[in-house]
Amino acid sequence: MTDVRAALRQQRIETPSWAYANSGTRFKVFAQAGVPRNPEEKIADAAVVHRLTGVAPTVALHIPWDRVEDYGALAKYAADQGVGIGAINSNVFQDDDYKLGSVTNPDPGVRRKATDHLLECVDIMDATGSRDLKLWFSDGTNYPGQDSIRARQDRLAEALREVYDRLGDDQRMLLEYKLFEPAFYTTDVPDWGTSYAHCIELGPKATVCIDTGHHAPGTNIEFIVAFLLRAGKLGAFDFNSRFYADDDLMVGAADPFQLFRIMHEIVAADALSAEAGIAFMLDQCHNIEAKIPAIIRSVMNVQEATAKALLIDADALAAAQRAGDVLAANAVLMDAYNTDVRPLLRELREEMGLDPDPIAAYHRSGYQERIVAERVGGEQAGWGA
Ligand code: PSV
Ligand code: MN
Ligand code: MN
Repeated sequence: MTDVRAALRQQRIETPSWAYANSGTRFKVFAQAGVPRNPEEKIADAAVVHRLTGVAPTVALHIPWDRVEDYGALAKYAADQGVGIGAINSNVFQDDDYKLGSVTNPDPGVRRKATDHLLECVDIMDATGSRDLKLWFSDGTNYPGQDSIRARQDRLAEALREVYDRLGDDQRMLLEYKLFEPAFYTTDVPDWGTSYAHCIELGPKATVCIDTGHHAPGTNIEFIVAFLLRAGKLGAFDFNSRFYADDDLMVGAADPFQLFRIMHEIVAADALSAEAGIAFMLDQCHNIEAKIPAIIRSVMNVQEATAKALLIDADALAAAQRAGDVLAANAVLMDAYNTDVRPLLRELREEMGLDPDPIAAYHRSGYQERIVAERVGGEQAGWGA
């Protein structure tokens, strides 16, 4: 029987630098007081989340949103704050040059520029000690006939190969997919199957990143999780939740049951621990809610879903499955899901020397008042202007 408390204590959830900054939709960015003005201040906020939750020891960066002169110094700053640098997220979707695509663009000059950016991200990994390069491409087409679907796959494979070959022994590539948006007719990496096929072609250092918001409504995400786990090709999650499309809402807010089902597959495959090599990251934007409390809430939502998954009686489940007892098997899962795990998590935090209620602790800490007073002219995360 899994040691539930030990597993929860060791859980690791990575927070994204951009979630601390101002964000919005293409309609409006609602600026908030006290948001970070630079990468250091985003890291400082991530460190606060880690100090209060005890399970968020790394922060993902997005380049160029987090561009600095000296990445070694940035990593040192993070270490002094008590956190590490997580995944380096590349950004080949914001320049005018990328109107017709980045690494799949018909223009070789644009492809070169995009690939050079990805290579620069590997340099940043070297400088910061980051293990993971996370790639998401907005590439695709809007109109039938606009470009050759097949040629774009060739161009994608060529760029991925060049970047893959540049990775160090301990570095990995995470290839994220997304059903649609900003391209509407074809997307060059639209689904897990496309990502998986490219990762297989590339080799063992390439794995799939599942962003929970990047699927068609009704998609069974836990099936994808189970499939990729079995194939040894699940590298990471970008957690968030959605009602309609790529909403980037707090993970577990829209569908906590889905998050539980995903974490059940993770627990069942013994893939929760850091050694299993799966990065559990948030990829969210807090457009109307207070940012740091929302990120703490998101971390807690992942913890709650994980605790419930850990409480599943695996022996009883296996016995019911063997016996073909559909109702009993389903009941085992639902019993765990319907357990209130909040008291367990409060106790665990106390054992870890933390406040049992991290959000209340944040509000009491005076940190919010301090950043509101000190930070004038907070940054926009990078998009949605
Ligand atoms: C794209 O929608 C995405 O999920 C990718 O992970 C990007 O890096 C991120 O969002 C930017 O917000
Ligand atoms: Mn994402
Ligand atoms: Mn997204």
